[in-house]
Parts: sequence; structure tokens; C-alpha cells
Amino acid sequence: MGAMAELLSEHEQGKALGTLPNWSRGEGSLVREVELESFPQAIQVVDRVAEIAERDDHHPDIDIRWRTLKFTLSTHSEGGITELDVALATEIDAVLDALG
Ligand code: H2B
Repeated sequence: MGAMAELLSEHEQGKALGTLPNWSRGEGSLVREVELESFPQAIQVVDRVAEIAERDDHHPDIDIRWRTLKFTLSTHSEGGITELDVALATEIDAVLDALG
């Protein structure tokens, strides 16, 4: 069983996005697209994010196109955005920030 979380209201989503300037709102999801320096570096980011996703049992959809990654976060069991997605977005930002 996954962690419990409730869908965020429109207002709560707006507040969360205020703290996540690199993310935008998709169809019931948080979306960030980022271009890395190379394909291996993009895969390294995916690998680090995979470790976090497994640890937290909350998984992003990831689109890989050469060195561009697109992360789409939603809580599938709830059909939209919850605090789990906000937390994961924050973790993904930390992985990307750590690349320097
Ligand atoms: N990830 C996401 N993004 N949404 C979910 O609802 C979800 C998940 N459910 N990872 C988890 C796994 C669930 O299937 C397990 C059983 O906890």
C-alpha cells in the first residue's frame, strides 16, 4: 500500500508552484523539462531520481529525449497532484542543483 495523500486544492497547487519556480502545471500534474549537458548525464539524473522514487515509493513519469528530460508528477491513485508530488519535485530540484 502506498502512502496516503489527498489531492491539493487549486489554491494549494498555486501555493506549491510558488515554491517551485521551475515547475508548471500539466493536466493534473506537475511538469519540469530540463536539458542536461549530455545523454550520460541525463541518465545519471534518472538513476538518482529512481533511487529517491523507490525509497519514497512515489514514482515520476519520465520522458527521455537525448539529453532532455521531462518529469511529469502526479499521484496515480488519486488522479492528480498531492503533497507527495510537491515533495518529489523538491527532491528532483535538489538532484539537478547538485550537478552544479
Ligand atoms: N507513484 C505515483 N506517482 N503514484 C502512485 O499512485 C503510486 C506511485 N503508487 N508509486 C504506488 C507506487 C503504489 O502502486 C505502491 C503499491 O505503493
